[in-house]
Amino acid sequence: MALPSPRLPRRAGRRTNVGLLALLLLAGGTGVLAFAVGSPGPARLVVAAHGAAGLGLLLLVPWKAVVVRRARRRPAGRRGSGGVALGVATLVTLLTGVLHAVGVTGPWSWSAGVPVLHLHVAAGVATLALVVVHAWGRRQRPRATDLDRRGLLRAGGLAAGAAALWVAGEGLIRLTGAPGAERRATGSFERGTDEPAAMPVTQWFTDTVPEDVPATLELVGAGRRVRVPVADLDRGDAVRAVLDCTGGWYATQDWRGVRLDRLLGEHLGPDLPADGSIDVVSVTGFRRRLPLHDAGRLLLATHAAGRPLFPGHGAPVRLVAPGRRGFWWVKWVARVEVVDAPWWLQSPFPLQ
Ligand code: HEM
Ligand SMILES: Nc1nc2c(c(=O)[nH]1)N[C@H]1C(S)=C(S)[C@@H](COP(=O)(O)O)O[C@H]1N2
Ligand SMILES: [Mo]
Repeated sequence: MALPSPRLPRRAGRRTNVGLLALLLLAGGTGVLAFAVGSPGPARLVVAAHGAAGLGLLLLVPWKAVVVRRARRRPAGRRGSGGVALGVATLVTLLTGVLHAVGVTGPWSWSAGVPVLHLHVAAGVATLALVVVHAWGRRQRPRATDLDRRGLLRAGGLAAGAAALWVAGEGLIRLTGAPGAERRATGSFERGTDEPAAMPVTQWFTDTVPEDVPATLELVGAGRRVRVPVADLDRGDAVRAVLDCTGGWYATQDWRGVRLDRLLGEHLGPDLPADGSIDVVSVTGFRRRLPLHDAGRLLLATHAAGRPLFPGHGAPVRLVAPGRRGFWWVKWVARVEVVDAPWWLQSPFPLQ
């Protein structure tokens, strides 16, 4: 039987597919990681790798087109399924990712309720689910030649091409002065810095702004349980920190309240477990667990930009966790509890 093209031996299809799978898995992994990192240095690396892996898929489109054409010639019974859905999901993921990076605003932007980034994440998760199904029925055994000189050269060429594409895209965004030129290392856009009234009110998932908030904060640990009036929490401890939401926006504010190490020391005494954790629990049930040794960098804030917090932003008291993404910044804090369990023994992202 004739091959479709003398320049495309059978193995070329396999290599293309392995390349696509590797890029998709890399994009998925770095995408999730991009949601977890908060500090600019690591975020820049992760986000760059993410963009390059995603854009690199485009380099393999001409080869994949040949693979697809060849597969369509096979009798129907021997054809796989799910390829079209996977192709569409991948294109939607790429398009929404690029729209977000460029900073295109429109009916799909966050200001209308659904950030383009949410569409991107939804399409990305769908793509990853589809690629697992798609590739499972077409499993390939690794071959010795995958790691030979030519195989490595090809992989290196793909990586270099992907990186070049990302650099070119980023350069274009800057040259044209597109809104995306202003985004933070995490990819987030500035909204409401020094102006809490202009800062979006966002919930992680299904949480809602509570109607009743407690007038006291419960502190638990070292065998004690005390209630502190929230009116006593404004001690003038201040920090300027960036709230960076995974929804794609960030705001820098002057936060004021009380440092957590100070508050815990005063009310629970000095006998706290050195390697313990702190559960910060909202009146809504939303919660995060943080390492106790971070307490000196954490603030329970009652004020932003010199004014009491707005109800949507966590009044009367919220956590300020500099260097961490927004989902750590628990709003409407009702209880802070020192526990022995390690902080990493929790879902990496809130489940509520
Ligand atoms: C197969 C899955 C995915 C692909 C192919 C993909 C691809 C892309 C592409 C091409 C961009 C634009 C990069 C640029 O132009 O600089 C992008 C941006 C982004 N993606 Fe994904 N993505 C995927 C999944 C995800 C997931 C699961 C998440 C988060 C959980 C995510 C988070 C982000 C973020 C935060 C940005 C903005 C980065 C920036 O502004 O440069 N992605 N993605
Ligand atoms: N109780 C509670 N706190 C929460 C959330 C939530 O859903 N419930 N969302 C978090 C997320 S994802 C972000 S980005 C910030 C948003 O804070 P803001 O609404 O003040 O802008 O709050 C965090 N604290
Ligand atoms: Mo968020």
